[in-house]
Amino acid sequence: MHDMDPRNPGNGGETHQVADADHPVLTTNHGMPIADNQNQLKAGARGPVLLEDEVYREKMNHFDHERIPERIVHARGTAAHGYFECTDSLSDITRAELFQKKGQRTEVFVRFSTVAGGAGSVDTPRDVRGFAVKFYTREGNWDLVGNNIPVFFIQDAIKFPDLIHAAKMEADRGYPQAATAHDTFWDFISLMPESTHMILWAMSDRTLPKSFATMEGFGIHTFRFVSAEGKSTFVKFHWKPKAGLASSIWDETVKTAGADPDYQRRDLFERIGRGDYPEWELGVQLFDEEFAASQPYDVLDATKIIPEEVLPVRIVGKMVLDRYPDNYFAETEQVAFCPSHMVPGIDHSNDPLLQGRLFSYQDTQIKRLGSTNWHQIPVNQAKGRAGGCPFHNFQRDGHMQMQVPKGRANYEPNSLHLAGEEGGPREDPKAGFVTFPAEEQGPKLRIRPESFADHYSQARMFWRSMDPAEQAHIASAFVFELSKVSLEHIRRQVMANLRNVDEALATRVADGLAMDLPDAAPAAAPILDMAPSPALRIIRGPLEKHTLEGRTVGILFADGSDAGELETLRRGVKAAGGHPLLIAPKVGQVPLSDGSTVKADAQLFGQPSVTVDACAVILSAEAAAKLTKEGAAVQWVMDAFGHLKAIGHNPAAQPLLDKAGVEPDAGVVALDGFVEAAKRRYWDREPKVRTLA
Ligand code: HDE
Repeated sequence: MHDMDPRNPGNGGETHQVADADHPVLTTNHGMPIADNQNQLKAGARGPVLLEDEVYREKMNHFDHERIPERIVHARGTAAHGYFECTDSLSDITRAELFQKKGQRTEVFVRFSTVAGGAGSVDTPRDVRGFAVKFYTREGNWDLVGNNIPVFFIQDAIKFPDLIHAAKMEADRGYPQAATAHDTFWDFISLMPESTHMILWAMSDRTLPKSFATMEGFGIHTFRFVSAEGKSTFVKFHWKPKAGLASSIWDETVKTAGADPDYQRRDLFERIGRGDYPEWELGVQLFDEEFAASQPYDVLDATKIIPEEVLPVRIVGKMVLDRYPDNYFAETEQVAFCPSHMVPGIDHSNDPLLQGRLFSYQDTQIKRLGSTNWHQIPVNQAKGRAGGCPFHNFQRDGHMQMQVPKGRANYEPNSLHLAGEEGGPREDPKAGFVTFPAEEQGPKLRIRPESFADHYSQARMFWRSMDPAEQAHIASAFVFELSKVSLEHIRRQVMANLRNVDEALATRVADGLAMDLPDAAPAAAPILDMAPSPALRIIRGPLEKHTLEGRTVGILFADGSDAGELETLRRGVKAAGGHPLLIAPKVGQVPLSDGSTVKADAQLFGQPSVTVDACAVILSAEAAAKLTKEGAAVQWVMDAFGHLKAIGHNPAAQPLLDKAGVEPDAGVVALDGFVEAAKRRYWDREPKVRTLA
């Protein structure tokens, strides 16, 4: 006889965990209780395994199919639940239900993403960020699938597969992952002058957001609002972060990728966990045909913005993200956005990029989620209507149909109700979605309108709108990216385009690459000197915020640190809305000057200063002497200084600062001035710590 005692070492050792009052019985997917989850069924204790073992086969079979295709773009992402609140009624402009009443709330699910890297890449490459919002309105789901940059690389969706092929890892070698600094990307860009405006944004600090909570979002395209009377108003959507705009420094972002590849998703998770709920205002730019016709560009061209100084952004709502998903796969991976998902009162424009997107997303979801029934997955379900099923129609069957429709009515018109049977749903001519009846006529043409021909004026405007520190970052980013381009002629072609943007920019980049400037590329339309738009700045711009709210302050301390100083600083940071993070060479209990101990939140090696927003150093003289010989401590301070962060310190920590090459300036302060100093970066320090183009 075999010993069936589950605790018998020969039967799976000590690993058996048996059901009890707190733990339900483990079952197969078909509900059969499982007696042993440690061993396959075998012919004899040391014999071969048996095919009849359903417990094993079902488990492994399900596991083998756990992955679904990752998104072709925006594969790496994270998401959160929250709500949108209307703060200014737009009932005269749109009949969209969510904008009718001040104070009205609508549930949302928001997914942030990088574009180029695969699902397993890092959070902080130089890349555009996706900013996709699903509004669960009472009249259906509205998906506003935007980015953190208000323009795009191309004007016509037919070029999207080319753009993405060129941007992702090169086809033969399978690298680089999540990086645009390579031949094929710049080859494509160099040959597509329409991408020039976007590429200036891409080389700016906009593609290095410090946190998802500190970036803007944009719907990019021109959309339409339609009022209850059927009047159309053009609209562009803007999300403005309450936490202010904040970006990383290139060197910081590169190091963050190594220190914490999950930096931005962790940040989102932790902000929500702490109650520092990320929040944005929703703004709209509203205009009519007459305004559109008066602008020196086409409002249907997604490579153009309408400067806020020309057409102010009206704030109409706020969005708060206050709940992390319960399950990454079920929600964040399976959420499916479609720009074609509109609700009554919101409609498309003729932007050929938007029009192309209306097809692509629905198509890709069927591939990715495997069935046309993906609208039944909980995170994708419309849930606005109170009670019962939120969608009613005669679409039936298909893979993974989860519903059990009753009766015979799977078509209409039908008259089954006359015989007392269920007749099914009916049209609602009043409340239903009506496409705005725009007049359209013209020959069928595969052509770009002439009004799309100016590829340089807004790129020039963007460059000229930047703060000098931002211009230096942009020029340096071009130098870095082009230095990774191995084919000389591609570099020259990029430079030929840049000459049309601004001679000073072209000269700085050429100088950084030690190359001669080629002739300017021919421009398809006259290049205009548009007025700069200061609203486009991050640094010293309208949304740069000097604050500790939502930000993390790293406090480096060690054995013997002054207990009073530590506590005062910790309280000060908290009182200013910041999040203090105690970092020590050892992560357990650290003995302090007064004999008490305090537990560090993180260990020095695991929490380099790139992961925090401002840095304080509180050390005893002995610890400071010791840490001057500890590379990680020296680097911690050196990076804080190099990344233009505030450094607060007690006098005993000075030797460590000296070793790290910290020079005195407005951001290097004694502890009592630190909380105030920690609210910002010190851009004036930058020329002292690195050579920029
Ligand atoms: Fe997308 N895009 N895109 N895109 N996009 C996708 O849909 C596409 C564009 C954006 O978190 C895909 O579900 C085409 C602009 C975001 O799940 C795909 C074109 C903007 C996300 C697709 C564009 C975006 C996507 C891949 C050119 C900003 C992630 C997986 C016409 C306004 C959504 C998926 C999420 C995802 C197609 C251009 C934003 C293949 C054809 C412009 C935020 O359908």
